[in-house]
Amino acid sequence: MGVLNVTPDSFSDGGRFLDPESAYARMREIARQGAAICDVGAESTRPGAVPVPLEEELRRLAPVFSLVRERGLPLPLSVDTSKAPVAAVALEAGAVLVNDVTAGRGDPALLPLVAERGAALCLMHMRGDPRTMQDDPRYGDVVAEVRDFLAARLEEALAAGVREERVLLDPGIGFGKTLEHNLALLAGLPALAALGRPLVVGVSRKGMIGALTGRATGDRLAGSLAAALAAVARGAAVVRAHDVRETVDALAVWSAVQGGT
Ligand code: HH2
Repeated sequence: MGVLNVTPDSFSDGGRFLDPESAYARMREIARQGAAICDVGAESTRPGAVPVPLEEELRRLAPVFSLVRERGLPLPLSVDTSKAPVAAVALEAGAVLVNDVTAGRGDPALLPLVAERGAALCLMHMRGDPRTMQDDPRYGDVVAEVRDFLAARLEEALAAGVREERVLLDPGIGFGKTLEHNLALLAGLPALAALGRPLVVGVSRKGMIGALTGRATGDRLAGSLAAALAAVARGAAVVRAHDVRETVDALAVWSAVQGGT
């Protein structure tokens, strides 16, 4: 899953794709580089980020999805939003997946919309909200708590009419977690996979890579690849990444060596 942030302030690609033409060009590049899907978002959820009002999120994304309608889908698209009206615009343009970092808690209209449109849904774990989530997060057993949260959100989505085979789950690396919590969750992915749904993992360029390597955001490729491979080795089905070409190559070699395809 290649990342495309149509934002001025995302932690790694903020400001680069605000113009709809450059966003569309980036989608095409992400397709050429071998991603299966491109996750398009217009609200940064980095630690400390302030919420983006609906009108602003639509103002950023609607022209991008207009271009998609006009010129066609360069590859399958996902929309990274917690707001039903934003998801609706993306689904109208042909997006197939709604990636909600609030797991359906942000907008009560989101799960019914996904159900009605028959779209796929990614439910992610987050403790608190981006503004405050990194203020001393604490867990008893982080893997068990994230598993129970995801199980409960999955139930909620099914109750809203979302089809189980369309749901993906994500432990939300860096969303209200210390380095130790993130490492425990990556080690504990098999316990989350036991919920029976494919797992999405996003580690690309995140703070945990910086903490482990001492590298700045733009210099975390090697660390991100190592974390992505470790996640897949423990059962992640989808890797959310900024460096698509390199991640696709790393996964191709890793899976060939594993005897996969
Ligand atoms: N991470 C980010 C955003 N959305 N969605 C899922 N499912 N999983 C993740 O780990 C995840 C996510 C944060 O990364 P990015 O989009 O690059 O940054 P920002 O939130 O600053 O736009």
